[in-house]
Amino acid sequence: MKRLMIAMLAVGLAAAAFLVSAQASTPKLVGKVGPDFSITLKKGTTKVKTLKAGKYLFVISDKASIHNFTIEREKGGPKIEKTLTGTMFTGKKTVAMTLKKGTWKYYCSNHESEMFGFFKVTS
Ligand SMILES: [Cu+2]
Repeated sequence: MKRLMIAMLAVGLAAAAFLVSAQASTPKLVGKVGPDFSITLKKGTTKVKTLKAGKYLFVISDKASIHNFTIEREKGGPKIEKTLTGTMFTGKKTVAMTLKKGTWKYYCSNHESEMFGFFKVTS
């Protein structure tokens, strides 16, 4: 009986470890928009400039109800566009997204000419 319980515990721990590693393997990108007219996208403390193609978790802090956080593949393939936080939304939101090869732009669609940044996704 004791042996069975130890075996069950081991299976449970292995499953938990698997879940943790599956989550940890998706890189996190931190986006911020507002409250002033600024927008940033960072990985850790570094501004995102190039990324490998794949799945990412975008953790967006939207600090104003006049801005949104939108991401778009501009070059290198068919246009992909996704609004990660809408204009009315404020607060924090995590969105999973698969980035494909190309040149990407993140911006606020209401103030696109002054609030934007670019990064490259390589295969
Ligand atoms: Cu804006």
